Amino acid sequence: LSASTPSTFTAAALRELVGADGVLVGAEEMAPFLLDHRHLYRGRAQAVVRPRDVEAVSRVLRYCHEHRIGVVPQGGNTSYCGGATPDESGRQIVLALARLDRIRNVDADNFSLVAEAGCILARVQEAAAEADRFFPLSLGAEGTCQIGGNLATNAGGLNVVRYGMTRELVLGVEAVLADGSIYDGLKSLRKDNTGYDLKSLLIGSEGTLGIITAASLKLWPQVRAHATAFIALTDVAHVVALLELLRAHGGDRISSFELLPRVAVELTVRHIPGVTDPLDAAHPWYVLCELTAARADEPLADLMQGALEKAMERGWVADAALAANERQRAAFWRLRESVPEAQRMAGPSLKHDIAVPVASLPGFIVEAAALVAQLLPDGVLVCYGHAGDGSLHFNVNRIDGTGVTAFQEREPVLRRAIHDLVTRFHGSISAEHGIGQLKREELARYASPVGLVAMRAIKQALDPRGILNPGKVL
Ligand code: FAD
Ligand code: 2HG
Ligand code: ZN
Repeated sequence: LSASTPSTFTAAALRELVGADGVLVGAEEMAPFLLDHRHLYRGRAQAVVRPRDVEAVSRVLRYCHEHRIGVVPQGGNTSYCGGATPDESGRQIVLALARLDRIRNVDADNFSLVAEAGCILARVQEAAAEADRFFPLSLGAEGTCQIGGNLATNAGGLNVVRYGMTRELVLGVEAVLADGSIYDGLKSLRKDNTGYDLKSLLIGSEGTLGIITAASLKLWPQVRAHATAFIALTDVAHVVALLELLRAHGGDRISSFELLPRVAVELTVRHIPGVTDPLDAAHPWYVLCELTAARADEPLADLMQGALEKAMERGWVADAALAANERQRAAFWRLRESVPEAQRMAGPSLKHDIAVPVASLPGFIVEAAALVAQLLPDGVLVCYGHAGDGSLHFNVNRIDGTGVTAFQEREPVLRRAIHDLVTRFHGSISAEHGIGQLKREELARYASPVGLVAMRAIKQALDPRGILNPGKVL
């Protein structure tokens, strides 16, 4: 490159704005930022920019706005839909938020904390625990993903049945808008009806409306008691009735209700060191359910056992293991959280991140499984996930490593069939992972036309030059 090419010019200008160590341009140092987690997309970029504070983010945005340079925000780069990967033009920059990593404040009395966008989710959980509080967002990527990425995708995860999605855990947001202006919405209020709810708009916007630089998060009393059961269903048809029964016994103490098929147990036992089958015999479907409480003396095990005994009498449950200690509880969770990794090790998979009304889950699974059998008979259905929220990872794996190309060529046909079915069930084609670049066409096809017009108008109003995460979502 000569000194006058846009890349070198931009890199030099950006160094002025964020410091010399905040701008990467070498192919090797940029490489990890240019490849998405699933290795579906490899982009190019003029530079990777790593600001340390909100003022530096503001300066970068102002520069990019003026020069019409596309900005791709990136947190932990665990997106499942290519949301944090630049395009192949080489003209965009990646804005990596990792160095905005301070917990600015923990207010135990107000049950809130303020974390900068680059804080790793596990660090936010720890900061809450250090103040004897609980931050409930939890997902398999929590050791890598960042709270800014969680907000930007409105992440779901393992505790939604009790605490809700990320949007419900946020009290306020600080963000930098497309022109570099700083929106200071970092309030820590439970009530605030002063006009449009901008934080809710920024949450889930996948970096297309603003760069989230910090968030004020809700905390709960520390969890001091758990009852965790690995439950074998006689038939997936009983999953909804089991949830109802557990709710009748446990009330709102149910914090997780995860569905797993037999093949998920087989894949994790085969591929993930240390994972074992919690039960003696094989069963077609399982539920991993956890009750939690803030008081150590709550009789959670009794509540769980009472419900499971009734479920067995009714023929819904064939067997169950109740974790007797923290080690067993961790083993159940390790099995569940390793399913994506075991699937990856088994071979390529076609993923559908869908939701239907909870009561429709069994009906949906039966019909969707029939579609897989018809359209992709050599695929192995690995359908699992957050059944308590009606949210399923309806994934189809190629296990033996042969015929992979033919398998992948079938993807569009299967995707259309599954997403049409989801629509017939009044469901969602993106329950929790977002749209990114992977599902843009799907959004255009399945979203409400009126909703799409409104979304485009909002995008135009907040980012008239289209510099924020171009090519994502819309
Ligand atoms: P990235 O991947 O870096 O970015 C995600 C999107 O947000 C991109 O569009 C990016 O441009 C944008 N973005 C990132 N940071 C900012 C910011 N500060 N401001 C504005 N935009 C920004 N998701 C779930 O919902 N539930 C799960 O249970 C779940 N489990 C997972 C398990 C594994 C093993 C993996 C790898 C992923 C999982 N995910 C899950 C997907 C993923 O959405 C989450 O890991 C996480 O929310 C993404 O955070 P991140 O920091 O990695 O964001
Ligand atoms: C999970 O719930 C994640 O484990 C990943 O959302 C799902 O790999 C997947 O499809
Ligand atoms: Zn999930």
